This record gives sequence, C-alpha cells and structure tokens, in this order.
Amino acid sequence: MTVTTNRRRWLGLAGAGLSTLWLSACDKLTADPTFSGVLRKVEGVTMKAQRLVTDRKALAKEFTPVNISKDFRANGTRFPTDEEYVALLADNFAGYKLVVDGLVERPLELTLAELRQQPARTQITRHDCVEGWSSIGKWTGARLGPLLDRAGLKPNARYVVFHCADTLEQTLDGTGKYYESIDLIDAYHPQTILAYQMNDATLPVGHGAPLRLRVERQLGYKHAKYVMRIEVVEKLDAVDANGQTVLGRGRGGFWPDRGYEWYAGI
Ligand SMILES: Nc1nc2c(c(=O)[nH]1)N[C@H]1C(S)=C(S)[C@@H](COP(=O)(O)O)O[C@H]1N2
Ligand SMILES: [Mo]
Repeated sequence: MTVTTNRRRWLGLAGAGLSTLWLSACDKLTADPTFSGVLRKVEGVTMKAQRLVTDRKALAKEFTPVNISKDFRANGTRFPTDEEYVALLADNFAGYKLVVDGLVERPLELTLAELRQQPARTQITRHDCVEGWSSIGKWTGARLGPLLDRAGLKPNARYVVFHCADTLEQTLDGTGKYYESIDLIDAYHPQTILAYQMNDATLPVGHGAPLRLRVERQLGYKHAKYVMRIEVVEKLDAVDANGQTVLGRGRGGFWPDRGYEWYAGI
C-alpha cells in the first residue's frame, strides 16, 4: 500500500515537472522547432522515473540446480560468539523467536516452526559480494511481505531494520553489532525472504542460522545473517534525547555506517 503511495508521489513529481514546462513553454510553442525536442527530453525523464520504480520490482535472475555452487563462500561473521547466540545454538535454536516490532499494529514473536508455516518461496540466485566474488545458492524462506502484513504496518512505516546476533567489530559504543535495513519496495519484493534453508538443508551457522535475509536485488552485505529482530521504523537516522543515533551510526547498516552505499542495487 505504501509502496504504491510512494510510487505515485514519485511519478507525480515527474509529472509536475512536465506540466510546469508545458505551461511556461506554452506561448511560443507550436511553431518552435525545438519544442518537440524538449518535450521528448522531458518524456525521457518521466520514463526514467517510471523505469527506476518498475526496475526495482523486476525479479533477479534465477538459475537451475546444475548452476548451484559446490562451495558457496561464507563471509563476514561465520560463527557468532555473542553470548545470546551461543546459548541459542547450544539448544539447536529451540528457544529462538524472531521478534517483529516497531511501527506495526501487532508485534510478533515467531518460533522457527511458526516461520515455516508462513508463505514461503524457494529461489536459486547469485550472491554478489562487494569484494568481488559470487556464489550461486538455493534458498527457501518466509516471504517478508506477508510477514509484515501479518504484523500490520502503521501508516508512518518506511524502513525494515534487521537486527543481527553477531558483533562484527568490537566498539565501545556497541555500534559494531551487525544490522541492515531496506525500504518497503524491497521488503515487498517477491524474492525478499527470510531463509531458513540453503541448498535444501537447514541453514548452516556459517551462512546465518537460524534465519538470514535474502534481498536478491542488492549486494551481499545487505543480506543480514543471524536475524534476531525485525524492526519497522520511519527514519534510519533517528536520535535519542542525548543526540545519539538510535540505530548504529545512523546510516542504516553496519557497512553503510562505514562508508558503503545504503542502497546497493545490482
Ligand atoms: N549478521 C551478519 N550478516 C552479514 C555479514 C556479517 O558479517 N554479519 N556479512 C555480509 C556480507 S559482506 C556478505 S557477502 C554476506 C555473506 O553471506 P554468506 O556468508 O552466506 O556468504 O553476508 C552479509 N551479511
Ligand atoms: Mo560481502
């Protein structure tokens, strides 16, 4: 719903540009040989805006079982040593519950069994890491869109934040904990899933057990592993009463906080 509203706003803006130009050009128009050229240019801009939105809804390429990498690389954290995670793993994640909260009507706490009851999707996709390597894997998981609908987004919901179990960098202020975020266009993209299976087996620890994000239209670092909590927010750079950023360093993700693009589209 908000996705559509956003798109309308976008296209509305592009449309406003067109009609303003139309009006100001109005008096000298028809005879002016360049007019149709200008119009063509503006139409081009509108089409670009349209393409920007529709492209983001397009599916990432999917592969066949023969393409699956024999040795899918594991990167970043491969084994979280954070106390809470170690305890959950010791019990084979029997005590794990995914928290869904923030700007939702009905906050959720879902066990892995409950997550497996959610509308699911399986896809064979290529994972592209910013460091220059790629691997192809098969992922099965709960689609994020229906999960968010189950929780019910509040009207001011804009971003979905993934809080992870692992600390990738030891810092004094706690901003070394891994997290990531996406907007609602990607959240409702059909290939955006919370994967609990990789290559038809239970998701291994190295690849983010028990639950990791697959957001196939973006680079590897957006694919949060060890997801513990999903928080829906309005802003990524919110600050508390002391002027401290609430989410990491306020750029929407562990790597974006360290200079990488927040939107890492591929
Ligand atoms: N929680 C968490 N998620 C993470 C990372 C990490 O260190 N911690 N690394 C990111 C990076 S840079 C990549 S390329 C992928 C690697 O996923 P893989 O280990 O399944 O290959 O996870 C991403 N998600
Ligand atoms: Mo990466």
